[in-house]
Amino acid sequence: MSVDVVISGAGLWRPPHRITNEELVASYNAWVDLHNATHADAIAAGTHEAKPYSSAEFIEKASGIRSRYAYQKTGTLDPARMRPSIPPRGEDELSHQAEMALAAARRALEAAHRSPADIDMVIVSCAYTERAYPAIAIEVQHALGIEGFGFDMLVACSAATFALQRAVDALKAGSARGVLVINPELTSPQINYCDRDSHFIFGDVSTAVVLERADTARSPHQYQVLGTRAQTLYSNNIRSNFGYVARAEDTDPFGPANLFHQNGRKVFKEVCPMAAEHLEKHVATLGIEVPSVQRWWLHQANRNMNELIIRRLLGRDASPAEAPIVLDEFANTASAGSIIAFCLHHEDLQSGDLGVICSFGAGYSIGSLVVRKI
Ligand code: CO8
Repeated sequence: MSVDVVISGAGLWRPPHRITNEELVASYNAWVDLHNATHADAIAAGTHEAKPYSSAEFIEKASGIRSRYAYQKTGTLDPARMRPSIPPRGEDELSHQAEMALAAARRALEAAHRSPADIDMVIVSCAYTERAYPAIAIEVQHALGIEGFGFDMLVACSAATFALQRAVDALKAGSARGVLVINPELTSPQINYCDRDSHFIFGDVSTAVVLERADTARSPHQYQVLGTRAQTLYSNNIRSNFGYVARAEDTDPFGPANLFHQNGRKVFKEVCPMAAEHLEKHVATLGIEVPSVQRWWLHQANRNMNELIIRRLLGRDASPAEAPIVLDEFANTASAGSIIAFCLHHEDLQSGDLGVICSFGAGYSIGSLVVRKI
């Protein structure tokens, strides 16, 4: 007998600090002045290229981003440091990402009208985890007193949707009866704040989703998962090479090549048509026509990207209600973007309304879930 699975609750945790484009650009430009002064002779001799200024107007126009949240603001805006300063924690203390994960997980459980006793599978899925093991998911499971199992997953920007697919499959197969999928996106330690092309892109956040069998769910807002679709296609256009092998390679584990970098223009051009085609095919396999979908909770990397994808899908612009944009407030939060959009814009849907959660990004990877409000 086929089991119906629902998303029964979602939770969002905003970090305590916020950085506007203006603040970020001011610190970047101060760093440029320092850099260019340090290399003044080489620049004059033509052997070193002067760094150009960044601009808040460019950032908003090119991406739609106006601000981002930061787990720690200290250090990030200091031109002599250009990275967050996060106090280290001992092995007996709760880790940073587990703390972020717990904050969102508790909100998702509350929204689902569930307690940790109803959960037996915890997936922490995001772009980076702060250590290899023990899994952040197991630390979260322990902190919540959940009996069952947990594991971490890394699929860059599609980490959330790919984990939701794992959760749906586990519930349908009967290997879990309640699943927490959590995305503690602590992106700031990997951002190269000295790279004009990417210093503005990312923000920190944490999101969580509770999934369970439809016959046990009791929350006021439930979304039946009608189908899931995951797709990957290898590309070098978005890379983060940081990894444990750097120690044996005698390379700087924190050098620019090991931090996030991308060919943003290429990504934009290649991923938009892929995402539109992916979504069109996904809804079609479920016998659903694109115009009958009321809400598109799309990945939040770039406002212009989302507008292009929606135009390809609908043949027109979407209203803000049809395809909510949250990246003006949050920036790109890796895998959490579409889940933030879902968290903030789902309760107004009516019974029977259809929606699609979709992510796209590094890998390349694209993931989607088609849902119907119960
Ligand atoms: N200020 C002023 N000017 C700038 C700046 C700046 N900050 N940056 C670039 N410019 C200049 C360029 O030099 C260029 O100048 P010129 O025309 O003279 O050469 C001009 O502006 C235009 O540059 P671009 O063509 O690069 O600008 P775009 O319009 O393409 O916008 C974007 C750049 C916003 C990056 C855009 O290309 C984009 O958003 N692309 C999509 C990228 C995307 O979706 N990537 C996914 C990344 S996330 C992911 O997959 C996983 C990440 C995991 C988490 C990572 C955490 C760290």
